[in-house]
Amino acid sequence: MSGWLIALFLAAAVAAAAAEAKAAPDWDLPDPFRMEDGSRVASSADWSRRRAEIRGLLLKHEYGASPSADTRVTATVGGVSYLFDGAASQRRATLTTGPDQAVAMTVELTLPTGKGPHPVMVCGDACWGSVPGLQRILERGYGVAAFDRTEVDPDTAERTKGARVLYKGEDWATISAWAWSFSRVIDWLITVPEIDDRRIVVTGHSRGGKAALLAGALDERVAVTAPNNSGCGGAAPYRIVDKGSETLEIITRAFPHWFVPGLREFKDDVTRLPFDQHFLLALVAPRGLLVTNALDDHWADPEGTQQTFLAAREVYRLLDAGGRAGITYRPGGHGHTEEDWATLVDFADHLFRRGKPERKFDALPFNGGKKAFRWSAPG
Ligand code: GTR
Repeated sequence: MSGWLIALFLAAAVAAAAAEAKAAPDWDLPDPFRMEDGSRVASSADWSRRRAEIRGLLLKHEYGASPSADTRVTATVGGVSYLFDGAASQRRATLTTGPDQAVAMTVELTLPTGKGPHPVMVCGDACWGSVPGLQRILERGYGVAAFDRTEVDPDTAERTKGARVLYKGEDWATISAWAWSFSRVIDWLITVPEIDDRRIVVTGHSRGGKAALLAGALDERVAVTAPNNSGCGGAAPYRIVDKGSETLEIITRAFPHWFVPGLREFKDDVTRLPFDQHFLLALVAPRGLLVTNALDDHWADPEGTQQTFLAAREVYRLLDAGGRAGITYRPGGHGHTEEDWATLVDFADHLFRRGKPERKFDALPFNGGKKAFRWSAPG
């Protein structure tokens, strides 16, 4: 080859590399297998060490750690009433916990009257109304424990009441307090004989989905974690943002109390974050994970969520649990619909081997299903 041709090739190669380097920050999610000491996870045996690092990163930079002291739960359970022609029983429990048992929350537990123990879906969104299609969920053999997470933290920027006031000197933020409230409900549920304590599902919508996701990520008693339309600060990435989606800058300005103040330091350059939300999804592995999305819910970044899901699925692959991570997209906008709940029941049936799976849980409607990151699971 002549000298000038070689020079031309070299120039083209340098230009291509430069273009790639420029595009990289937008199109790469951090490698969850890269340990803090620079080495890379080599096998599933290394994962628990890396998992502990990831947990630490997320609590430090994003949510704040919830207190582990004074978490004893006392339950006062009311009388039973019957619903749906006797097909379900319902009771209300008042749980108290925290310093001087001063944190109080009400849980409405509805169970099928058939033979148990029953799997149970735990949802903290009672502040937004009742579960749509409750009767259908019970008919499928699932109990529902509904509570109002805002009893534990009122969702206001001023820290004036709730668990974050009662526990003094802790740096946890609202989403962390809500996640903690799921765990206190579970503390009680596992003492209820009609409940199958190995089949606990946590779910929630939007900000409640962020909370359910963190709860399932941290509490290993949870068998299935199902954030619905959880978006920014939930299952959606900070780095890859769909047109019209919520950004780190917007969310930390509008809802400063949801996160530790330090998260906002990354507002001008999210590529400096030492994690992205696939790290949070990966904490759930190898337990069940179902990420439900709505195609027109652009604020919650359905396209970016496909990428965090694909990235977290690499961790599931490492742990030989690929089939336990699912993602679905329905038409329509932001909401926790009866259809979303039915999808979750189908997924739980599939994981709990209650009947044949009739559907798939790996919808990848964007980008031809292609990954927007360059690394993959070791091995
Ligand atoms: C929005 C917020 C989202 C989402 C939503 C909701 O205003 O920007 O992150 O949490 O509220 O909870 O419905």
